[in-house]
Amino acid sequence: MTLYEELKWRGLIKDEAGEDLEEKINNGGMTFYIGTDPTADSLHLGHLSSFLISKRLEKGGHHPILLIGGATGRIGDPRPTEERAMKSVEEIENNFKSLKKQVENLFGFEIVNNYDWCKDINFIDFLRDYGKYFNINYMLDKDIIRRRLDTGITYTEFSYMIMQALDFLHLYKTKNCTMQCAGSDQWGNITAGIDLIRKKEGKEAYGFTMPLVTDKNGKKFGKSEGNAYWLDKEKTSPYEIYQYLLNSEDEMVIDYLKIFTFLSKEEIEEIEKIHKEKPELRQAQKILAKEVVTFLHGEEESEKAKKMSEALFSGKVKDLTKEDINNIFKGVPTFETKEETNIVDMLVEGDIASSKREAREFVNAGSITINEEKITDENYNINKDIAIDGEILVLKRGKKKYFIGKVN
Ligand code: 383
Repeated sequence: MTLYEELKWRGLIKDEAGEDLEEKINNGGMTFYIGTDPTADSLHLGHLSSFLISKRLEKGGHHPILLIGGATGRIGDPRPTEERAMKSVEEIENNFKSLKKQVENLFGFEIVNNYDWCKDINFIDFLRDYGKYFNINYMLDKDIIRRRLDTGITYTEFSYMIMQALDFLHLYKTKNCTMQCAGSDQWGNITAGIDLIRKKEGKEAYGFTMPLVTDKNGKKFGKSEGNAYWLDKEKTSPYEIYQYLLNSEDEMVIDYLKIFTFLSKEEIEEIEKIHKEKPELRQAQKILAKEVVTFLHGEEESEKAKKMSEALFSGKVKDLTKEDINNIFKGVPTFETKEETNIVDMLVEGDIASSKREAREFVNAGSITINEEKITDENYNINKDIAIDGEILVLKRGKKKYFIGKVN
């Protein structure tokens, strides 16, 4: 299987630009880039799939560059829905530093910052040297911009695509970077760069995007209740990521193995066979969780996450120590309570329920367990016997939502 065929098989190619892209990808030897803006201090699972492509291309003999948008982060890539709130320069700089460290650790690639070449371009030069190459009709025709015309878009965000195009041109000229890849939301920005390179340099550049990763209902992968699964283990514990992947839907898990792991076609087909015969073993989900957490956080953390997951699954929470719990549930919401506090009061005070009424509903519906004991009596009062090491409450609301309580 060629590299291009492999990328296709993994479902990593949606839109393509450039003649003979397939041949170019298969031949190796290209310098390419992928970019991200420092909108947060960590990447999340939604970034991972496209970042992993850079590893796959590197293995195929290409040279990756990762761009962190110190300049573009100050502007904000237009979302299809509404204008972004502008972030302070200080926050962007802090995010930049954290992202750089994270990306270096995870991928170890050359990292560039577009602030370096954008900061000294003055407005007059910008309009003369770049603006002149962008026909307004062309810009209005880009999918994201078109979708923003009803809700409105500022001149600032409207200009974003020119900046990203300028980056591609800059990297083309300074590093002979001839290809850009990204998620499908970036198609308009990538083609803007390719067109700029053609117009200014008379040269052909390449690009492709991968489809958005979703669950079976088309919801974005890697988010739950609006919260992202961060790749920084201080923000989302390895256990939480492990558990999220372990819960992957049967219909989707094989796709995820293709997108998120480096297992070969043969290996994945083997797993698929077992998965089809015995989905209840959740073999595919277990392998996915292990592979991804190992890539992100190393084997030790992955092994730990697996143990924690098994302990929680089999109801052996009580066998865990305080340290184990602190480890597994890093990033999980915490609350404090006192002995003899009524369960309903505790749920409200701990932000586990939004009102006493809701708290009672949770209890009566049997959705609350503390250290794997179901609490169904709304008159129940907290006592130290139920706590781990006389102190810790692992509270589960519904099937998956965890909170960690400390009994004072
Ligand atoms: C900035 C300057 C460039 C090239 C790219 C950029 C960033 C780009 C962007 N990317 C997203 C981000 O920053 O906004 N304009 O969060 C996401 N990416 C990757 C992938 C994805 C995209 O970082 O589809 C998901 O993760 O491309 O939304 O010169």
